[in-house]
Amino acid sequence: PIKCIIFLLAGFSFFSSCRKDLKLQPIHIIPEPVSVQALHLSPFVIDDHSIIYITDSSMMLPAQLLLTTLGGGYKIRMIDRTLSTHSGISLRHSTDTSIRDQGYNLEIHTQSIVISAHDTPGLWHGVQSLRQLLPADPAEISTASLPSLVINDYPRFGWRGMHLDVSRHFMPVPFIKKYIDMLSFHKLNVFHWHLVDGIGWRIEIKSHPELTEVGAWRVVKEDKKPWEDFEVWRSGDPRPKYGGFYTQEDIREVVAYATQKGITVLPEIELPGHSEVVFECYPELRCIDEKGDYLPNIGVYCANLQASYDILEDVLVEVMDLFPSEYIHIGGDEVNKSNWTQCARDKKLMEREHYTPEEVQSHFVNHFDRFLRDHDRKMMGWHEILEGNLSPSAAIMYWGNGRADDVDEMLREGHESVLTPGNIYYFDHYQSTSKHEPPAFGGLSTLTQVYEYEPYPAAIEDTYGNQVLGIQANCWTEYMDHSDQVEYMVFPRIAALAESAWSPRHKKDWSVFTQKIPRLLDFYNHQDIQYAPSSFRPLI
Ligand code: TNX
Repeated sequence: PIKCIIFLLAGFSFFSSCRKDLKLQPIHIIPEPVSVQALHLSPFVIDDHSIIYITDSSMMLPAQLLLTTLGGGYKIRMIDRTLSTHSGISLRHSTDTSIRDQGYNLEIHTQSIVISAHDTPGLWHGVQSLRQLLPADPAEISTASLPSLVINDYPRFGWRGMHLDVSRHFMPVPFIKKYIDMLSFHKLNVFHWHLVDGIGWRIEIKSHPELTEVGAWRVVKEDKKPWEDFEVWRSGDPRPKYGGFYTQEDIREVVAYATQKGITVLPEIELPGHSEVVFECYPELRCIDEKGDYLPNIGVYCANLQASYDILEDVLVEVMDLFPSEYIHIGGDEVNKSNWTQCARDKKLMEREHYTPEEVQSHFVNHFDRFLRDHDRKMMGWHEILEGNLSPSAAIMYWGNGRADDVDEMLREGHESVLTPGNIYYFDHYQSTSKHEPPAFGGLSTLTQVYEYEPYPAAIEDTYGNQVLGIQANCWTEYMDHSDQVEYMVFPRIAALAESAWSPRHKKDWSVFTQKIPRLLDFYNHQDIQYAPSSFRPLI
């Protein structure tokens, strides 16, 4: 019997040494979790016919992502929530009070993996972390093993945004979905869809079809800078046209896709400026001089014309129907107020109310703040809407250079804030000083700068609590005429943004982040992301 036992032990140790060849993955998760504790047990070995257990259908989608990631013969099985531990992988709704909103616990033991959360976003976040513990190469997954550990994790900010300008250059729906997948991969939760700007209207509005019939197409002109080129293409024009728009069906599809992943889609409809294209569609909305002739089209709505409010209300009604987001973004940036001081109608308003041009802007913007509140939504706008006399109920997206005093002032006035500092979180800026960079808007915002930037001083975060919604990066596409170029500008800087948005302040560590980069790039490669290798140039 002794020989027999020795034989069995030898066989077992041969077998387990084969299993030890399995590659143990490093614990490289971006954004860095709140806490990771190693358990020093034998690793969990991926077995290609294991089971993913869920207890209700709300868990189906995160479970499916896991299933697709794991490949092989994995199956999802619905079980009774009262059943306790299983071998295999389980997603659980937890009532454990130590788990925060959108947070999760991930426990990996030798025989089991359990992801628990209060809410579906939390489960997604747990699945994303687990996914990052697996090999990036799907071919290696079936031979992977995972280190035993406990992760407790939750986000620093409730608003972790990434923006995309689809007005300057239209981006097709499949790319928008890929973008949303990548937001989810980085645990970002707001997709800010900049649907309207001076040179292109990208959202179908049933009550005003001209907005896309005319406003979505422009003439291609090689000799113009992209943002100067807002000559609209009209049917019958023999010149080549460029552009596109999203039908309401497309929008519903994108919103449903994002919502399932716990991502809010924030729509932006620009007013009262950046709207040249609207006045190409409806010339009668333009500002007029004393003789009744149109003033030059500088893309600003007349503030003393009922039709301006009517069309925008019609648009916002359809927007609210399409987007469940609590916030609706109304733009409000860079309004050229000279229209109002020259327009015969607006001059009357200014005289009657003794308004400064800034107060005309507030008059216009506050109308939509009330309108959106009457519809149980909240208005958000770029920080220029603070000029004049803005209602404190308006939330501010601040794109100034992140001066603590400015941020403090708007919070003191009672506004909620999202910081998108224009010198750092503008991903249309160059990411290296290499002369081989493709043309960009200007400025320099390196991966290191994005990483090291600290958005809110601790005192501000402590003082203003929930008014501090979070942070976001913006991707303006004047110089990005293809989705590959968007990817080049956004990745990997989005990963640096994600650590500031998610990880606790004290967990941000550039040297740790750089160690995690090779693996991140592996994921980007397998997800076919055209990231910018030049982003690492300052490191080399
Ligand atoms: C300013 S930031 C803009 C955009 C431009 C961007 C280029 C903001 C609200 N407005 O219209 O695309 O700069 O960086």
